[in-house]
Amino acid sequence: MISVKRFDVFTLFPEVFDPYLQASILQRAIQRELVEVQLHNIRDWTTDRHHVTDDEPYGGGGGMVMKPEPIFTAVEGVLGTAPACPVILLTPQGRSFTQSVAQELARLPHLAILCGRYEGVDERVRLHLVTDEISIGDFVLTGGELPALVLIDAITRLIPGVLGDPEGAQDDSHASGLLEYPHYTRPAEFRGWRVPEMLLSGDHARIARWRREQALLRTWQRRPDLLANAPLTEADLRFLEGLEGSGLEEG
Ligand code: J9Q
Repeated sequence: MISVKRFDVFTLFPEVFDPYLQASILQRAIQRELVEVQLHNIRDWTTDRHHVTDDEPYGGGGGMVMKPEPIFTAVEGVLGTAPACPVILLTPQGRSFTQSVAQELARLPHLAILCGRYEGVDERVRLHLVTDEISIGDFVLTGGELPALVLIDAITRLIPGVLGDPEGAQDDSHASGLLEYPHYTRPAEFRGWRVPEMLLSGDHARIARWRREQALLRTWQRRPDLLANAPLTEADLRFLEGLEGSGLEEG
């Protein structure tokens, strides 16, 4: 299976990526050459004396807009005039980023990511350069850099070999369409709070059933909207029916 090997990120603040990319799982994936992240400072592609990347909006109204020339010059300078990979713009106006979008993008060998700042980018960038627009949620940030890191993180961990455990990415919250069951580790008693005895029983079938039911219970309590699209067995549906009017609505 082909999966992302390279991200080209276009930003005015490449330095904000370094600490996150140089820690933990992403650092290891980069060191092991499972993934490559190339950071490109849009300012380096300006041709004017003062390296200007933004300007006032036509029509007034305040705020600043990212100029088209440096962005086109940067992307075309790195990828050529007809980029073969998707050019993704992070914007609150994009389609919602979900685990299924992460899975879709993880199959591609190469992605370009454009991080906007200020009030946004000149519309001609969106119309004539960008091929996909993604939002990570309905809130306002100062730029697309954190959303870009969110994409890189969510996609990279899906690349085979990046997580130690080969099933690592299968069991997660959202991969199953449900929220995760509760996790416990040693000690078996902490400040008087016991780990559920079930998990110490060694009865793996019973543990698997308990975990499935906990995942269903949590999802029903916190994100009932997810149940409509989750693949559910007959046993799952019976368990969920038993929850109605059970008094377990919260907690
Ligand atoms: C670039 N708020 O917000 C949510 N997803 C992306 C964004 C975003 C933003 C500002 C600039 C992206």
